Amino acid sequence: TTPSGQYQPQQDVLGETVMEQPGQKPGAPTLTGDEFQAANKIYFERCAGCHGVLRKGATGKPLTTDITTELGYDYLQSFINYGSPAGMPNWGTSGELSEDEIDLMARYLLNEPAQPPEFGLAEMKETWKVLIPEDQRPTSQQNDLNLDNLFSVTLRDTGEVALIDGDTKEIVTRIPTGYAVHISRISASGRYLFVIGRDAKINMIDLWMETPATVAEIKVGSEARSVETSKFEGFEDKYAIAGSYWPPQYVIMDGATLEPLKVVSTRGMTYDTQEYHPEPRVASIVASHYNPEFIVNVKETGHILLVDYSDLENLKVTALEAERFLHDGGFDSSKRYFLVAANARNKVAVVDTKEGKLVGVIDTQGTTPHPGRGANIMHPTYGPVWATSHLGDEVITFIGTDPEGHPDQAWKVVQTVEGQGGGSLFIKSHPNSGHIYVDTPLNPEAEISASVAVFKIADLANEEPEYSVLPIGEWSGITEGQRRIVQGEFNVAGDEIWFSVWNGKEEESAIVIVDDKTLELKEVIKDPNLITPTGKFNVYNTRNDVY
Ligand code: DHE
Repeated sequence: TTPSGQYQPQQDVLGETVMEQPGQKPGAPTLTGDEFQAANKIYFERCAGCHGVLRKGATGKPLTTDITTELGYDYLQSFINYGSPAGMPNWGTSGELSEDEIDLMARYLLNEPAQPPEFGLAEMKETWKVLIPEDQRPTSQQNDLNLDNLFSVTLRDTGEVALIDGDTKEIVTRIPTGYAVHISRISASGRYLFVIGRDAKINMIDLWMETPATVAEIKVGSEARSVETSKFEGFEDKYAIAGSYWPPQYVIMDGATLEPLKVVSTRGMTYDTQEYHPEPRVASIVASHYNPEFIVNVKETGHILLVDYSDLENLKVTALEAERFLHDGGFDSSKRYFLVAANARNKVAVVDTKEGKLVGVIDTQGTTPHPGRGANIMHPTYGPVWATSHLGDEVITFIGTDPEGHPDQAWKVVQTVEGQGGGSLFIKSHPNSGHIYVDTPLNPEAEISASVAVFKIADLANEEPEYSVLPIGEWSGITEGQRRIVQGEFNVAGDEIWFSVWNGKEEESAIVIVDDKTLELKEVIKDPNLITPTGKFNVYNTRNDVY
């Protein structure tokens, strides 16, 4: 099955290829069954993440048929081909979609979206497999890996993760997963690694096995981005949670087997206008260190849910009114406060996870904040601050996070500086580092997308600090392709930072490691099996929310 196997075109009774879609508009172009399936697959893989399965829009504009009909075929065709400076990729001119595929997508968008099926407990259980039961797993670590310095690396287009030894830089193993794994998270004990594909397949990997491998798996929907495990004292390794884009819901699972226990829908009212939304997708999820709670960010309704997992039968959920289009975020350095970007609103919302309250919603003074998990640094003037870069412009924003030591600056923008340009996805620092790194993989300039800006933290005392540019693409020795540099991730010691050189599937990719002290090239990891590496997750830093 394809990742979009959930989206079955409605064949007519004779099984003919020509298909009548539900709600097809008179005059809308007809698609054959095969075309509809092909278009669904492209839509799922390339478009749904921003525009939504029901095409109601979020990071991308809404594409419901009232709007697409108004725009018309020619407009859609050229927009898909050329993209826009506001963030729509140039699918045609970049060579990622062919002329025929663009024609197909323009016609597809003039038809009603197909609603994929629901996915309740029964459907999840059908996909659930415990490959190695708990009593057959090792009782102690069977390999001599330094697990704290292991990296789980997404190999986006092959549907795998590579486990890379952070000490030797060797690929320990590659594990088949769902399609385009989005994130990796580690259980509180550090033993289990959870990864989730965008097709909502979760693999639970036991790092204690001689060669780490999947011990349980499950599919929790047809599209998802987030997975996390319980971290509060007394609940270590007890539960896992996954949030899905489709169906819009989250599921709490057993932390040792992935058995689905509780499925909760996020459909409901927007926080502000209080109108019904049929597709409020679950974006980032983190586990509280202060309470037995998961912090679940619901994109379209703008609610941050504090889901208390201490009693699943009498589930208590606190819904904080934050801001719409919640996306990604991370903790401050004390791990008490969680900061999440409401990206299409240019805001960051802050939750006090100890008291269970929203403490502020801050205008980032940039366009489309995209922090990843953000970066925590000790600012020379303002003390502990958290930073985000932006997808829509070159602004890097620093927000005060120390209400006790620096009450005047807490939850305010204390400084903005300019980086290389827009198209940034991730910003990174480490408590042992004197630097802050800003990637720009989606910048339209090839040179900017192939390099990274780095600021000295001490220089932030100046109003307009200078930055150095690390030519990571060049350092990789790769000359072909677009060489997008994405997502810096530190090793456990915090003395080197790894960047992915994310190239096309048919082209060479690499991981480039930079010495944090000297800002010089330390090592390049290349391997024929290192295809389209994107996210990298150091076990220790991910487990302990160090960033
Ligand atoms: Fe991501 C984090 C959603 C595109 C790589 N991404 C996240 C999170 C969400 C999300 C909700 C936070 C998860 C959490 O913390 O629980 N990402 C989306 C999208 O909806 C979007 C915009 C479009 C889509 O279709 O998926 C999108 N993301 C991308 C990419 O194109 C990237 C670069 C490569 C890919 O996977 O296709 C990408 N996203 C990542 C990475 C993280 C992430 C590496 C984790 C960063 C970290 O440091 O924790």
